[in-house]
Amino acid sequence: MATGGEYLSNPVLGTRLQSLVNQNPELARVSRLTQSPGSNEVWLVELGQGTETDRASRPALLVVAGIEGNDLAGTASVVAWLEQLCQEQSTNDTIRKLLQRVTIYALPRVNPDAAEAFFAKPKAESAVNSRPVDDDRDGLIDEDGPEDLNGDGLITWMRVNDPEGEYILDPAEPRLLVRADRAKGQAGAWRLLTEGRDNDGDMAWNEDGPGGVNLNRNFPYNYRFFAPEAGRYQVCEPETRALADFVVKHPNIAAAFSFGIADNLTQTPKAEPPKRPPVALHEQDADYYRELGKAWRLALGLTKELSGQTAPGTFSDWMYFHRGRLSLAARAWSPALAVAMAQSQTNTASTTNDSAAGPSPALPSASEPAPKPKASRPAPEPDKPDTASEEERAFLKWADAHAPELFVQWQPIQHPDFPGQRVEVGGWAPFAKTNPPEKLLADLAKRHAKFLTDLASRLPQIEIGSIKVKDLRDGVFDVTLTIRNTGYLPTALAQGEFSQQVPPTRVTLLLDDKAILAGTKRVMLGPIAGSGGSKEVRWVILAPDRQRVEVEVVSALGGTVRAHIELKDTSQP
Ligand SMILES: [Ca+2]
Ligand SMILES: [Ca+2]
Ligand SMILES: [Ca+2]
Ligand SMILES: [Ca+2]
Repeated sequence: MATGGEYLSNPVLGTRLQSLVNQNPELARVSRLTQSPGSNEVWLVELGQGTETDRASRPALLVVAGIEGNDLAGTASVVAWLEQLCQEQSTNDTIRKLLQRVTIYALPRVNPDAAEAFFAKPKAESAVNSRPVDDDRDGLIDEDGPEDLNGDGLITWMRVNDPEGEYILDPAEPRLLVRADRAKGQAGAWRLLTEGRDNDGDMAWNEDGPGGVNLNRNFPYNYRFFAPEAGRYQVCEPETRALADFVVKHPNIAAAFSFGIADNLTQTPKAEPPKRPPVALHEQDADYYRELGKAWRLALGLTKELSGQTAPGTFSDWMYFHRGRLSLAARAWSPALAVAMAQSQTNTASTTNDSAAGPSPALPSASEPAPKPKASRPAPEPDKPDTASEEERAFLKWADAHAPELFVQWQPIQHPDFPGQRVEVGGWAPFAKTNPPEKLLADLAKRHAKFLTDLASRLPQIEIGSIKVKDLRDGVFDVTLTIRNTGYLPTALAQGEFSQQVPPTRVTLLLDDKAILAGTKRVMLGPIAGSGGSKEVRWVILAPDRQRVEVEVVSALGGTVRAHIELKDTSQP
């Protein structure tokens, strides 16, 4: 059995998932959620014991990866995690019980079109699907993509020696470029462009390559119309539409986790009192995000927070702000994470007592500026000051030590678009900043899996706590029922109440209306706190001919339970 140690092309991913199902027919199902504009399958995996009805009424965790598509590490981790759960359920009691109690929905790769670019020749990083889009609005579609000028099979960068350029060589690391600071009297000397030619002669290089829409900018919350790669309107793509429809059809999804650009785990996000429209975490939900962020960093071996970030129109924000579900998100891997993980490991090795102390208290780090969301065809942003050079130098140092292939040494070429000018091709390899070298994948997947299994075990779980019956004589009974949530999460977050997208917990006494003397046949309960929170329901009923009555409790996120109430006085011994 593989251990998540490799990057999977989409056909190989399909085969792996199918064999998982073949080996675990009782537990695992795979289906085709939709097909991408590039004719690649988007797979949906479901894990859980029991019938379809059982699984649909249980608390569910939805795990989404590869929604930007250039992050193949997330897909590898999700597949490894699913395989691990299937393997362990025969040997590990906790896992077996977990899969009888919760349902897991997983989409290991929402954007297969972008992921396929990882396996293409030449290799060019992309985070968009294959929908043809006129990125520069010149009336031509996909007319100027990148070219592999030095024939190394990679689309990297080119730097052009030009007095009109915005950049200078980084004095501390001349392989890197930093923006010239005019205020300090620095004159620009280099232009930084993606590798290729200006095919349409508009003095822009590779401004309109193949594709497309970034699916993680296409969701309704905080959607930006007309933004690059956002699509024509919300959920306009088959992949995003199918995912949104799936979520709406599965109200039992109690929590979601997604790998992608959005990150609310390596740094606890801001929270404030709710507003319409909401702009930050509901203040009453913040503690869950803080605690789960700690668990995430502990699983990854991080001893401090890194800078979190988000982007407009992400799936994870939609799941929280509109759907009202706990929605956790993180990058599967990043340069900052690689550097921090290496540092933590060094620290742990040198001062062994540190590991016993656990992670340091969560403190937002003001010194680390949030990295800018990475565009699929990365291009310098001329108006923004370059704040990332420190982080980039640290990452280059890390790459030199662990994966030198991630940085292509600059090499002068003759460029037909720049006769007589010095042009060099090189710089960061495609996917270098989004995916670790393959040799680090298995360890990373193990850490992700630990967190995901922990998260699945924290879903709300409704149980009948106690039943009290008082015999009032002549067939009249006073019945009090306690409903308890033994899970970690509440049956609805504050945002779930605020967005009104999490139905209340419904308690139904299966008895004729006319037999209910006090109380109502159906009682709606507000959110029940986790970790043993409870609510009481009380009826007075007339049931002279009955030994017992049945009650049903349906909690959208906490499961469904039925119980018999024996009509026998419980206050008597
Ligand atoms: Ca165009
Ligand atoms: Ca090249
Ligand atoms: Ca080109
Ligand atoms: Ca052009």
